[in-house]
Amino acid sequence: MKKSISRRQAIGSISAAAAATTISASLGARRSRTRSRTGRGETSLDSGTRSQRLQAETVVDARTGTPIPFEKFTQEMPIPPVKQPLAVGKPNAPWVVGDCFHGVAPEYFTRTVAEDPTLKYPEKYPEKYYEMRIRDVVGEVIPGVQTPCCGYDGIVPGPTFKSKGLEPIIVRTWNDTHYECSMHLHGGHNPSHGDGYPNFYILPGQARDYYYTNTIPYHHGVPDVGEAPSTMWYHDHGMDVTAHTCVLGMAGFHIQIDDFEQGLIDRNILPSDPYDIPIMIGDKRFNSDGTIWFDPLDHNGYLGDVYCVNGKAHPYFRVQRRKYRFRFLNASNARHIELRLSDGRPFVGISNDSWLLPHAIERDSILMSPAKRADVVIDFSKVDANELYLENILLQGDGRGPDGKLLNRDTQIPGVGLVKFIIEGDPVPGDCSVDVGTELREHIPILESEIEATRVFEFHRRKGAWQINQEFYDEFKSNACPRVGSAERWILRNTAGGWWHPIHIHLESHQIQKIDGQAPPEEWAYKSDVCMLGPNTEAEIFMKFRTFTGPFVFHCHNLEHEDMRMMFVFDPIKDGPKSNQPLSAYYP
Ligand SMILES: [Cu+2]
Repeated sequence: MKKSISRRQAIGSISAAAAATTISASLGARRSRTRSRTGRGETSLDSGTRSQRLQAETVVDARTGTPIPFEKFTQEMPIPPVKQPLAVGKPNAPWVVGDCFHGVAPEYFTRTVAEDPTLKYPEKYPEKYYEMRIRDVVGEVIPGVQTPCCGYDGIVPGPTFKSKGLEPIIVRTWNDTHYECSMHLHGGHNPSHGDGYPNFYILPGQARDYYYTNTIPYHHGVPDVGEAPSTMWYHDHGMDVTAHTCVLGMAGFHIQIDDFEQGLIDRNILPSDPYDIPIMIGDKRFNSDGTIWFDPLDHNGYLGDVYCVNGKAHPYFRVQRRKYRFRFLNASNARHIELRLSDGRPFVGISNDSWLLPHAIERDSILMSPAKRADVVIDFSKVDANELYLENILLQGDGRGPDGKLLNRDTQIPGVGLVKFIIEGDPVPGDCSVDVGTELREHIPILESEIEATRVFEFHRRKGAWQINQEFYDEFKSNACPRVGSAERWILRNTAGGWWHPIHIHLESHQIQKIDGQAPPEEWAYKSDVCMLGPNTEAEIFMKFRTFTGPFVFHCHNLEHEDMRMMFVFDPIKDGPKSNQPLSAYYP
């Protein structure tokens, strides 16, 4: 296959551009070093106690900071537009599915379950057809400053896909950028061809038909409705360039609502549109000319000092006095956040990652590594004040991870305001009923008796980069080949000293059994697709491998670690379990 530019050329051009921007950022930072960064309404890093602030400032100044002063909470938080289909139903297909350079998944034509090819996977609704283009765009992230970005459909975040459970969709995605892209639907259960395997590209100028089944796996012959996802997100996953393309803006939401969740909405238990709001949080650093600072030679983890929420720096959002559902996503490359409301009132937590919890739980604060999601309900009718801030209370000085301890934090630390909620009007009558304890989605635990194999994966630093079990990512080798249809126990062990590694496993949810021998906190006790590994931490997880053969990847979601090879391949196959096999398929 002929590629437009070689990988080495691509990396070289990025490095040269980044070297120039790094220097300009450094000069800008020197000019602004005397400026205070601790109050609301100014550019700010994590604030904390006086000594913590000084410590944080020292780290930031050593690594440069955004030299553009601006007033926070002066821009309205946008809600990404909902992506509209071109057509619905096969007779109305706007093009022949698969008739593009990178084609479509073979499963589009078979729709059979890999563990039993005589069985079709569940579908209920006619398929929908979408077309999307990845484009360069100039946008206003900081008020009054023009910033070149890259986005799906040329917007940041990209448009929000809203689909029904068991409604297949095809997204023909064109790449109008010079990056070699690969789009991953994070939290989805989809064939390998369109899952965002880092080397299954959309080359510049070309298109790939992404076939999202929106199906669920079978559990003992019955569709496993516990696996139906809700808050997914899509983002770039291209080999070597993911950290850069994601900082530039290649990310968006995909919200799926199945019949069960629609029932919770119809019975006025959960808030619905327009009180169901996705919130994408990411940190960025800007050069004095408004461009996004990025250093591709930094393999530790990108940290910004400006928080962007749905693409705007520190925005405000007007709300009524009623319950809202917020779908929080930490879309940062390397920054962990802990979300809290400024008056200390707890959230009603209703999900972890893609999946609703069995019942709503109270959460005083929400710790989120990169890529984690958490849906919450906030009841603004109980707030007397007219303002409330969503804050990050977690200090982090470099890509290593949070500075403080995970479970023993001083909650008196003033946080950094991410969003200012402006609360208007009187309490709204007839509000929805969700509260702590409300029953949500059934959870089917994976049983010890179902486990067919145990594998151990150690995450560590070696040879100046990041490895798993002393190996770098190899796109042509399946490190783990579970038997398709089986369950396995995976031990995820962080032996990288003080580094944090949030481990994301594609294809299906995993169930965390233990963290360092203890039961996990309740919000992580059911289904996850990102398992946070703190320093010297070991997690034991159970996972099933159903519906599709691979290859798929699992990797650290600190995107610099991922790009620098902390990524492995798993490939569910008929005659597993095996290890270290050639790939069963390849879809360039
Ligand atoms: Cu990592």
